[in-house]
Amino acid sequence: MTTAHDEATAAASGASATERFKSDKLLGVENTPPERVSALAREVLEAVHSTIRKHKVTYDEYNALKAWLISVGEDGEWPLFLDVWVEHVVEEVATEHREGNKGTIEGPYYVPDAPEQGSNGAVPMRENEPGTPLTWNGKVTSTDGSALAGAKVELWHADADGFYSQFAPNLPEWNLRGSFTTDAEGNFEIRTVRPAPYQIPTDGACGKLIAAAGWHAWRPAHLHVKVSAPGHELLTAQLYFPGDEHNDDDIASAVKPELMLDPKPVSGGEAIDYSFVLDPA
Ligand code: MBD
Ligand code: FE
Repeated sequence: MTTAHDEATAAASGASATERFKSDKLLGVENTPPERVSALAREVLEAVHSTIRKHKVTYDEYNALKAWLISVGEDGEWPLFLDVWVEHVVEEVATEHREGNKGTIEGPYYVPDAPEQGSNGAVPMRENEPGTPLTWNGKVTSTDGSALAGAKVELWHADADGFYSQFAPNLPEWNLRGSFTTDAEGNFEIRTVRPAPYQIPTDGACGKLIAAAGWHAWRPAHLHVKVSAPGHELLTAQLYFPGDEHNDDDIASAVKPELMLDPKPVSGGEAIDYSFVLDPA
């Protein structure tokens, strides 16, 4: 019998993530002044130059870097590389003014337009979807405390084997991806299953770096969300489970104490309560 695990490859999930990340993203910076482009490019290059001087980087190492950078692209792993090792600082800078909910990185596996489930429902899942059933109750409010009716809560996460639909083979298209809308009081109830910790692909360029550096490839188990409402800033976040051995050494540096869940055992699974506070735009 083949499982998703047997056939999941870095190149396949990387190609999907790269395909998703369309080049229309360049439109957002069309008007960046050349002075800013120059400063950013020059200072990144200066950081590289000083690292080379400090460590007396050799030609063998320089050539290995060149070959490795080429393979990141061939494996489609630029989204993975950037989201694991760079995005957390971009997120920190982008959201430091917020008074509402803490967020964290989006990562490479978001897909827009997941099936609508109303204010109370289950994410699409397989019959007998593996994993502990989770019932999640929450509310979306503005920073002034007012309830946000009609707010959108998009949820996506890995399954109990650590695989994301649309990025690993043999999973239904929208498995464990759903879009919810808060009721008149701003409340929602979502039913899903507990995801497994996630190991980033070890057979591609990012995995090679991790092995060569003696790092590990793990992220703690997490639920991804995007929460949005008219007149408010989009919140992108992830929620984590207490006790996960990688909460303290997430390869993607994306865990924050404010994003920790407090699951309570209930008959047939676990219940979680987590609400969101959005900043006015
Ligand atoms: C993930 O599931 C993820 O959330 C991040 C940030 C990087 C790689 C895989
Ligand atoms: Fe993830």
